[in-house]
Amino acid sequence: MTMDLFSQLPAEPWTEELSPGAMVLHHYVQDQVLSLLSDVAEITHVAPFRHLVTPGGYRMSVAMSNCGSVGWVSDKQGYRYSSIDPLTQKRWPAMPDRFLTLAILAAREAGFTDFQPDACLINRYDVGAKLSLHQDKDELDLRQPIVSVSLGLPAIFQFGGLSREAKCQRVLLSEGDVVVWGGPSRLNYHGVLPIKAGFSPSTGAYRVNLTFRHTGHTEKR
Ligand code: MD3
Ligand code: FE
Repeated sequence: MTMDLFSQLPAEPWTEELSPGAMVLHHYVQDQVLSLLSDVAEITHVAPFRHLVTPGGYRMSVAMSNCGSVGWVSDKQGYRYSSIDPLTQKRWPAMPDRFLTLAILAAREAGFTDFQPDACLINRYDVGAKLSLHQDKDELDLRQPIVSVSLGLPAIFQFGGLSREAKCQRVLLSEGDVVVWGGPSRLNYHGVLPIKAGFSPSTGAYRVNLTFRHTGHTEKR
């Protein structure tokens, strides 16, 4: 029997620039996967995953929660950031230090030295769940990037241009990959193709994605 020597070693990190301002940090998260997921479990014990309804009345296949001073919510009234979780009527759980540090270090790695995330949207995909092509434009300061962290099952990510019609690149995002989206790519259309069946040692049958944002909607109190 031949021993698989490589499976014992951490994967080599490498960076890929998809377009100006959009950097994939492949294998950026190495040892922290399980602690990040246990933070997610603590957060979603307080602010459970739920399937939001779009303004058009469709139930999203992705289940969502948030931590930080505001959270992204959607209902028939529209999309917005809110400091109160509409499900619990309480404030969202605080952003764990581990989340904050990871997001700030990743942004710095991509050249954004002043990233101040005030919200983390937590997306949970089960097999078949998808996110249609959209832009993230509910944030007030578009000079700040968005940082995304992929955990669990892999996804094929679609990365388009500034118009819905622009041709999309397809990028495989695996557990531990971090993407920093900023500068000229900040308003690019993007989406996630339906998650394929599989098994992840860390999550089982789910993909979990963390997106860190500086929304600018944080209220002083
Ligand atoms: C490209 N989430 O929550 S993160 C979202 O994998 C969202 O769950 C996806 O899109 C996910 O809004 C993709 C990657 C992402 C986030 C923001 C972007 C890509 C982006 C903003 C501009 C361009
Ligand atoms: Fe998005």
